[in-house]
Amino acid sequence: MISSFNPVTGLLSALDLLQISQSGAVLHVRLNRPAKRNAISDTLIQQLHTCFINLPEGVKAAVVSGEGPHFCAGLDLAALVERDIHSAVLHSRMWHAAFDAIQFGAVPVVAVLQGAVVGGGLELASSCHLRVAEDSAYFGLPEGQRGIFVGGGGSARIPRLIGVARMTDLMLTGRVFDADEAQQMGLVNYRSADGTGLARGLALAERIATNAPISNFAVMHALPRIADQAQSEGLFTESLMAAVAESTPEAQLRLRAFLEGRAGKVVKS
Ligand code: 1HE
Repeated sequence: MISSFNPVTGLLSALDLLQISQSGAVLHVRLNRPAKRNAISDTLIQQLHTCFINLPEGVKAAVVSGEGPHFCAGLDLAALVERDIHSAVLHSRMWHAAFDAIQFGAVPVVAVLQGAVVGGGLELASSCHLRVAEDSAYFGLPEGQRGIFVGGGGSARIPRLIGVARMTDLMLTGRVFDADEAQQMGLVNYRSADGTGLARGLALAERIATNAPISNFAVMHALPRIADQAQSEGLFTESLMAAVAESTPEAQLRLRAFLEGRAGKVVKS
């Protein structure tokens, strides 16, 4: 745990497969099942859902990371054996609910990735808004080799990040790719040396937390929907969202601060 982060209290402190801590407006949610390489069991997916629909007061951005050398080994395969068709559909829908709570929740989420980011682990990472990958990170969709299909929203989210053709290749061949290739594909936003990803992710989250909440909301909720709409509907949605954001008191304060020379300029860093 980073020193200025304190463990949360209350409901979220009871989630034993997650280690959740908070520093100011940033929440750090660490998958905490390293003995099983953070494989996602029913309990873990339910705990992620509970966490993201019950964010503590004051949280404006979050980071998801994994304890140990691997971010996440995907679905807990032990739980898959002997599941009937009805419970399989419900199981997949449970994952959808949890990852929707991340993607379409209250705050932007940054994933910090190291080691294996495979199967459902990649689906989890894809439901976050930004991804930081350490050098050790590697990616793959081994579902084909396991005789199954993605069930945690991967078929909807991953092609939106890297395209259907690349997802087809990854699923048909089951090939593993590294952090550099993941960045070239557009899956990874930031690269970081081993051991530095968490600090990078937390710094990004701190910066994101300083944005107006309505702007972050628009990016999380309007942007992906506009991308799914035809251009005419997308432009109309954009106008409505822009008008909502502009008319908030916070926007008025921020605009006035710039005009009166009290806000930062946009300069090269
Ligand atoms: C697991 C899982 C798991 C590890 N389910 N138990 N995901 C996969 O196909 C990936 C499967 N896992 C692996 O390939 C490797 O475990 C790793 C490359 C991730 C890590 O290797 P390593 O050598 O560090 O660890 P390990 O010795 O393989 O695993 C340590 C323990 O974790 C071991 O249990 P133990 O009781 O023998 O100590 C493993 O059995 C256990 N473990 N991964 C269950 N995935 C919504 S649909 C999503 C579909 C998918 O995600 S498919 C992809 C599944």
